[in-house]
Amino acid sequence: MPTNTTVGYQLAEQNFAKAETNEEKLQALKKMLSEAPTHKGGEVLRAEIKKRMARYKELILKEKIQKKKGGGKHGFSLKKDGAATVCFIGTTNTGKSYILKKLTNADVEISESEFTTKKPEIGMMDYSGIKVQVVELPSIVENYSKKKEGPAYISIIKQVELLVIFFNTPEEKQLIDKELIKNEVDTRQTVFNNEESIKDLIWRNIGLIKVFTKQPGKKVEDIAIALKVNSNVKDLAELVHKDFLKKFKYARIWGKSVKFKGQMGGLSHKLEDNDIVEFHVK
Ligand SMILES: Nc1nc2c(ncn2[C@@H]2O[C@H](COP(=O)(O)OP(=O)(O)O)[C@@H](O)[C@H]2O)c(=O)[nH]1
Ligand SMILES: [Mg+2]
Repeated sequence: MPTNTTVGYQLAEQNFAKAETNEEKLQALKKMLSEAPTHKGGEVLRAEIKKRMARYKELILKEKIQKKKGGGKHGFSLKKDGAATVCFIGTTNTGKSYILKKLTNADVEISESEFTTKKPEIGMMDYSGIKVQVVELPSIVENYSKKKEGPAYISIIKQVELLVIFFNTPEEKQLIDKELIKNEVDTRQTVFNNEESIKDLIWRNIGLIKVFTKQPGKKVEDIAIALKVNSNVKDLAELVHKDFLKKFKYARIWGKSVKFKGQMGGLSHKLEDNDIVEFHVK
């Protein structure tokens, strides 16, 4: 500590040492700066304080960004993204991380040892151009909701559109079921099996259909549009373009929802998975 500082400065310095949060540190540094000697001899000290202030400002900014993303030290909260969110839950060593990485390229650790995944891992899967968010939660154990962050994980389980359940033995499945029932989870769920591709399994159960659009005389768009099951031509038109609804004349439809290819349909025509829709406007 420089000897030629005031009592006020020394108190501010003590407050800095005691400060716990970055914000408190920054406030203490501000006070130190205001109490630092203004004469030539104090220049080095003042420059040093300013440098430390800049560092804490940066840390505070990072914390704010982290909080927005849903992280931070006050528990994990999910920022939903994509057309829907799927949650991988299950007992340990059942391949949740392995599948998440394969599906989404998420940077997750896969390991033979138990309980490798310590926090939710998030990735984005692509299904015909539709983005589906996938979240892996730390493995289910007895009294899951009582563990650290347990309530936050249960809240995620309740927010997502689909749970994919992973387990190795029937006993493990029973444990998962018990934990879900205990926490009054009624989210739609399906069981991971190695028979069907995980992407198809997810899509079949997620409660969405995908529809492709095309313009008259052009070829079908590569990227599908996700709609809720039971959506109609009007729902699609609203999603694609505001003007389509205003200027709508009729649609031509190919796929499961029509009897013959290119059949004409109105706004109330119900669509099915993989339909192709061509809008005709005024
Ligand atoms: N080849 C292969 N290995 C798997 C599969 N599922 C799990 N594993 C292996 O099982 C171990 C545990 O996998 P991990 O994804 O970390 O399990 P988690 O605890 O459910 O996330 C790792 O050694 C994986 O390589 C799978 O479908 N194929
Ligand atoms: Mg894992």
